[in-house]
Amino acid sequence: MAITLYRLEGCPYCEKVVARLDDLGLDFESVWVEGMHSLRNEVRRVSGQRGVPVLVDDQAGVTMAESDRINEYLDATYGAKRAAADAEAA
Ligand SMILES: N[C@@H](CCC(=O)N[C@@H](CS)C(=O)NCC(=O)O)C(=O)O
Repeated sequence: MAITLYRLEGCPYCEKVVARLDDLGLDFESVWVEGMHSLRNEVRRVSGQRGVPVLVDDQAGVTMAESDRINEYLDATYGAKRAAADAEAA
């Protein structure tokens, strides 16, 4: 899977990113993390910190945290492709 999202149940920042991934029609794999910050070692391993959401885009070699930053990245990277696909379908 090219895109992986580390996320926490009930996390509004994570849901914001999920909504953008859905809007852009992007498939992604969810990795559900523990609520307890101290148990998020995998998140720390991939991103250097324990907060979520964290997005990993394997094909682009990109790993990032911060929901606003992630959504800006998704728009910049995949927004045009989505708009072109929508225009072709119309
Ligand atoms: N500014 C961050 C806030 C993210 C945030 O607060 N995430 C919570 C879960 S809802 C968390 O992981 N907190 C622990 C931490 O940030 O280290 C964003 O927009 O992504």
